[in-house]
Amino acid sequence: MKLELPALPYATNALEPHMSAQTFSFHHAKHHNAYVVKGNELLEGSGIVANTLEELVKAAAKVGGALFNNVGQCYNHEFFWKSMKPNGGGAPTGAIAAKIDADFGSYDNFKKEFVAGGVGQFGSGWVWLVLDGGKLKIAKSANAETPLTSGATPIIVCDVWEHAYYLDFQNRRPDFLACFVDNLLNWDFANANLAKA
Ligand code: MN3
Repeated sequence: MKLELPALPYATNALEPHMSAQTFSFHHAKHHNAYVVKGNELLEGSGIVANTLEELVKAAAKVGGALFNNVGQCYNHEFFWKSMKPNGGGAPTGAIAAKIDADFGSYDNFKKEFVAGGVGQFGSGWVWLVLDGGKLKIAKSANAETPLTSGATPIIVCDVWEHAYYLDFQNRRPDFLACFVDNLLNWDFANANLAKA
């Protein structure tokens, strides 16, 4: 299979004022697209056969290097776009609400741990809500790494590379992460991932 740049699940201005159309014009149309183009170049002649993006990530992880970095970034960004929605965030709804309380003590505590995870990822990377061994946990990953390759199930992700927030928040990564949890987090997507796990 070939990598593709997926259409965003909302208009580029739908997450304003929290994430601007200008951010999407770089982050989706340029950064994500560059991973698609480079990834396809590197996949050509690699001999990798996969039917889904998830299978492709796992196969690319065995090769590593630039091939994994570009394929991993395609998966991570696609997951990130789906992890947000207009008027998202705030206390969880659906089946995940009770699980957040059970595994983090409370929604407030989940928010504290998710923001701390994103702030604590030194340099470029990602902060994840994952299901690991039947429990919801916070996970961090550097650069293009993803918990998919270590057996955990991704539930939600936030991009903490500077390109994700610099135009809207400059250097204020903690404010960006708090805004993601308060205003953007797509609990419907989280519930769908939990149901599949
Ligand atoms: Mn990014």
